Amino acid sequence: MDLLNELESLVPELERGSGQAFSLAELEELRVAFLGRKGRLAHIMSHLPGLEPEQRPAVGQKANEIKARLTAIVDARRQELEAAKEAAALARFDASLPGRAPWAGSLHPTTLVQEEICAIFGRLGYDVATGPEVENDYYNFEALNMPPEHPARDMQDTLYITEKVLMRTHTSPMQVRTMLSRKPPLAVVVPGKVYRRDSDLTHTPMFHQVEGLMVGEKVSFAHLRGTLTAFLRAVFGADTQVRFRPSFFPFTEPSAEVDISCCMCGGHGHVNGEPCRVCKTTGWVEILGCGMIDPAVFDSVGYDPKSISGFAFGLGVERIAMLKYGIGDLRMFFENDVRFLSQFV
Ligand code: 2NL
Repeated sequence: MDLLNELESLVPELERGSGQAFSLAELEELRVAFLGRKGRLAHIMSHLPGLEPEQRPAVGQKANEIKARLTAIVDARRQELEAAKEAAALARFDASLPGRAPWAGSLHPTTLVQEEICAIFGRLGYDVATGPEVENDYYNFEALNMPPEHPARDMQDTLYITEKVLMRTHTSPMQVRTMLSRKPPLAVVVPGKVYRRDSDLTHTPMFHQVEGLMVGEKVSFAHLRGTLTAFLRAVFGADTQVRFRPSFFPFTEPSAEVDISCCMCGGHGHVNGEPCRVCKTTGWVEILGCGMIDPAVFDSVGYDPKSISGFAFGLGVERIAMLKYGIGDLRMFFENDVRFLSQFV
């Protein structure tokens, strides 16, 4: 019978065809051509109604058998092609290559230096105190011997919120708060953000400061000198030379600015015969300001200037970090470029 032979002939035909299908898309085309609704098998079966009724069951049965065999051929070839695809992908994967290390965060150089400074003073017996960045005029200026008409209060320099509320311009207000809430003897360092109306190549409206103070009976300028010299040698190395120059701050008397021998050129003023860009050939760089706490400040916090004395100092954290790590551009600290930040571990 013709239909039975036609059905049987589909099997070797599909076998040949599937061997020539080299992609899953080609194989799918083939499946549709043989097994689809308008495919070869369906076409043959469309002649079924024209058969004698007693022939139909045999042809129907054969059609079911052929359909199963055709499906099996397509499935087998699909498995082959999928396996080949996976093998090709694995062939491109070199398991011997080193893996990509995961990215890990690191502390910001400002944070690292701030923590180092606090740790050094911690070993000298100082407490660490932190406080508000939005401050009252009283704690930021008035209590620090800067009365209402003092030039440092100029709108040019200070970020005011209201007439009496401002962004702290130094961390001193927290030291005032500490003196108001504790009694001498005391020694504290205050790290934190401070704000000034200033923005150019070497100034940012926010920067970090650490200030410190020690108050007690018979605290002298010699204690100040010894403490700051030990501190600066801990940060910049034991060979660092330290010098004190007379200066002025409203809240200290006497006051001094402190220089260290240039950590770039070792105090020579030149590196490999070239003029040193860090100290401009002077061999010294300014590093902090300090002095003996003014009696007027002790009056503000209710300490008796006749029986106690104290020293205080203030430094810029970014400045120390620039000198310690040889960073030439202040903007690096605020751009959050991972290529810069990942160099500090
Ligand atoms: C600088 C100078 C300084 C102080 C900060 C201070 C604080 C109190 C009382 C007295 Cl509560 N003094 N702080 C003293 C001298 C200098 O900072 O150049 N900072 C970046």
